[in-house]
Amino acid sequence: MKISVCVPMYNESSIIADTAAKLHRYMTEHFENDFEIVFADDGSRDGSADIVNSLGLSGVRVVGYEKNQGKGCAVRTGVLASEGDIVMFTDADLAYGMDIIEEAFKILVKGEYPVLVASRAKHKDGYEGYTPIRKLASRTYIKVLNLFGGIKISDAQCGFKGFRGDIARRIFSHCQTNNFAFDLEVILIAQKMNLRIYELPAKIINHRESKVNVIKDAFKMLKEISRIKKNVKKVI
Ligand SMILES: Nc1nc2c(ncn2[C@@H]2O[C@H](COP(=O)(O)OP(=O)(O)O)[C@@H](O)[C@H]2O)c(=O)[nH]1
Ligand SMILES: [Mg+2]
Repeated sequence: MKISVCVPMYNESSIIADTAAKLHRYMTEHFENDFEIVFADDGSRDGSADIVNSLGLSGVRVVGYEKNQGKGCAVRTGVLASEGDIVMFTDADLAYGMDIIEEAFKILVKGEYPVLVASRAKHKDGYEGYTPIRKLASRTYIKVLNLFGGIKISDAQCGFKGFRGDIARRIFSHCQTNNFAFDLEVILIAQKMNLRIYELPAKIINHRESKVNVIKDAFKMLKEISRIKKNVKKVI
């Protein structure tokens, strides 16, 4: 039983060596040699890929491309290159910590749920450390997704998700969204495939400044929703 952890990265040179070393240690301790860590380089210009490669860690590899495309494209590239029976993805700053990896693994191996999404809304302290405006924006956005997007889960945007490996690769083979709205596409495809989705309560452990512009990105997202819904209609 092999587990793949995919990490999208874009200009993360200040933290990526630390992240790779920490993840490698955690995975070795919890999964011995039955793991791979796939860093998906989204056209970084700061040598992030070289930094990871130069560490020479076993079970760690870098995939990617030259031109920056967006987080969705990076995650898709990582997941489609993965070989695990269980596949997950998480952010380069390990915002949700690492214990969530084993927690998610235990649930996914049982087989009842082929898809797992972490949810800040389900955790009692899920929004701890958020400024009131970020918290309101995040919650409003979730409501909008439920209403207009047809999303039936509590936190589609959370940066940690896990899957049975074959299911992950099947879902992502239908994805087209390169930007931050890809999470929505993944959930809608999973719903369309009638897959059971487990919601794992999660909390941000490592806060770093978000590059999301609450107002500008919210409008972009609304435009994305209708495009994504059209694409998902064509899936199976
Ligand atoms: N900002 C940004 N992050 C990217 C991009 N491509 C991949 N990523 C990765 O996506 C993850 C989330 O990025 P972050 O800026 O923390 O976004 P946030 O947590 O949604 O505010 C990190 O692992 C990034 O390295 C990109 O084009 N822009
Ligand atoms: Mg972040």
